Amino acid sequence: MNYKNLVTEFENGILTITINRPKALNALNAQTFSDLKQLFGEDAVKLENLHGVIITGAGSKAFVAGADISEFSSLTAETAKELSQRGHDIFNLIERFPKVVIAAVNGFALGGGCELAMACHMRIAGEKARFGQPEINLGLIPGYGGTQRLVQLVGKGKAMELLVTADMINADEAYRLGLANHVVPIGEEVAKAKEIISKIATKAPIAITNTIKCVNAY
Ligand code: CO8
Repeated sequence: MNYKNLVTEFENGILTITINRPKALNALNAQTFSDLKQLFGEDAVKLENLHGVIITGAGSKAFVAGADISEFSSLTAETAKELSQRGHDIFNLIERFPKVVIAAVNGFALGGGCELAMACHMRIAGEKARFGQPEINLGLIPGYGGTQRLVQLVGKGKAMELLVTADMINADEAYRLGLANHVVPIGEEVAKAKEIISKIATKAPIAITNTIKCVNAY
């Protein structure tokens, strides 16, 4: 599997994907979206003996700091709509992936980055993780399904507050709200996700896939 902005490792039935643009805090540009579409839409489904997938960010600072703002200056109403639809389509691929997908949140998960983490089935937060939907500061709304997924995870009142204030929350608060499944020491996010997937690997795979489908019907 070869991608411009993703590094992948497939070991013991676990596919670990690292979003690799650390200088831009792993912001999701058009190329990264293309890579994710190729991976989740085409390549990962073909892997034999795949038990689960982990998504994390390169470097020590960010999971993903959002959509790549530098690509926004030339947006028109029409291209913004296309961009939003593309994000929805790719995050839906992740949410509907037949194996468990876990976000190992090793730093900032902001805007589209928080939306990406929420499209995953679970989130492991490192102690340094920060979550937030700062789109309102840019005169935007979360364009990739975040308004719905955040409500499902933390409830309507708190989601509304986070969306309209752009407040950033730390890992402990994310755990308290149900946004993060676990909080772990810095650098142990991927290891914890691997531990969970190894447990899942001992369970009935068809039942796992159908559980994902049923939970997503919520
Ligand atoms: N896009 C592009 N580049 C980014 C982004 C981003 N989202 N975030 C950070 N970077 C870049 C910076 O420009 C900087 O680059 P350079 O070194 O070349 O100047 C580098 O990453 C490091 O960033 P900072 O120097 O700012 O690092 P700090 O530690 O000072 O701050 C923060 C870290 C707080 C994360 C800060 O970078 C920040 O606030 N980033 C922006 C976060 C943000 O607003 N994210 C939401 C974007 S909008 C979105 O995700 C969804 C839009 C939906 C659109 C729907 C269709 C229209």
